Amino acid sequence: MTEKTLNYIQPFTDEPIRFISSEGEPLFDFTPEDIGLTEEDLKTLYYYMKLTRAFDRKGMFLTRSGKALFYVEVAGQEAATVASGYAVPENDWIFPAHREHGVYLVRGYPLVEMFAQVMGRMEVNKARQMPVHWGMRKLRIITISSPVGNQLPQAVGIGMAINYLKKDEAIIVYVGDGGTAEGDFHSALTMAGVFKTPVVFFVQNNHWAISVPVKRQYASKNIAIKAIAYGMEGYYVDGNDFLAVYATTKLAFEKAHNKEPVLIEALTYRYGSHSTADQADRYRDPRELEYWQKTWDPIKRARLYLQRLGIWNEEWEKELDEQIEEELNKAIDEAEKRPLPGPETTFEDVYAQMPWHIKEEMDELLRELKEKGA
Ligand SMILES: Cc1ncc(C[n+]2csc(CCOP(=O)(O)OP(=O)(O)O)c2C)c(N)n1
Ligand SMILES: [Mg+2]
Repeated sequence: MTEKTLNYIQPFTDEPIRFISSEGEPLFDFTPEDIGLTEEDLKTLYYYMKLTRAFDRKGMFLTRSGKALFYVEVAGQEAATVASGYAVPENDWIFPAHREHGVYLVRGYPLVEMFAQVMGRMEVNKARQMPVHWGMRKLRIITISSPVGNQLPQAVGIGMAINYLKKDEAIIVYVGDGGTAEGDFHSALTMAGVFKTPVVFFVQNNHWAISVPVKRQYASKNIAIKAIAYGMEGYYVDGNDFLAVYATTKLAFEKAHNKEPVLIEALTYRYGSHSTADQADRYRDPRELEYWQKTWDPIKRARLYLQRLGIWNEEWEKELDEQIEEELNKAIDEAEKRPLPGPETTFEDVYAQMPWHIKEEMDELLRELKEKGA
């Protein structure tokens, strides 16, 4: 990154760090190359943001058609997830919270695997995780833990191991605004500051933790400022600005590799309900949603920026839409062909060798199911 861009990314600002306006206008004199992005990178980021939004629609569709039992939407948070994920070096580690779908996609997590997990297919841990709790060893993405904030001290522990083993690796750990009000946040940041672990803490502040608004999560002026107390830098970023998110995360990784933990707060907004087990219109003013969708939509802003650069047109948009639709449908079809876990799997894997009484229960159930023709 150039000196000029680095100077623009300052910790502890009162206003969020922003590269482009709501209309995709550059807010200072920079080129994509200044933050290490080519035109191809910009188009790739745009594609992944669109893919993330379209993935969500399919995920919701699968629950509505009874093919999945649960889903968590990420719509509205495409820039925060895709652009931060794009800035993670290949060999580094990712600890997601539960609303980081764009990170998985941009990291190359196969669509088929994602849908197979959502639809509870056998090969994915015998469907023993809730839908949307993805993880993949070879991509260095740690499986989501459902308890909010759990991943924070875990990530710092891995950071301590990296230091102990003297490896040149770093970690990004995601958390929501609600998660920052958990004790785990405090423990993790304390340890990270004291032991100088190579960790980037990335807070997606989407204004809500299910039905609890951010004003019930913190009394400070923002979350980023809390970093001061832990001896690290805190960056307050417009999470719906893909360039600001990318550049700040990239800078944070440089610092993390230098054993300086960093806190990033990305300001964004959740369009949908918390999950399919929630109904946001029961507690949220629809005007708030409308404001975010109309003014700050991350995909619209990226499109307007690409348009200014002359690398976007309607024809390409249409091609992308068609390509994405085809990719997603193909992946769903393939995932659906995979086997569901049989009832016997409920009894497996507790003991190395199944004891007689469990075997008896299992046989009884299987016999009953057979008799009922289930
Ligand atoms: C320890 C714990 N408490 C409560 C829950 C139920 N729960 C799941 S997600 C969530 C809200 C999280 O909000 P936030 O951290 O802002 O993330 P967001 O869902 O907005 O992405 C809650 C309360 C849980 N899973 N774990
Ligand atoms: Mg939240």
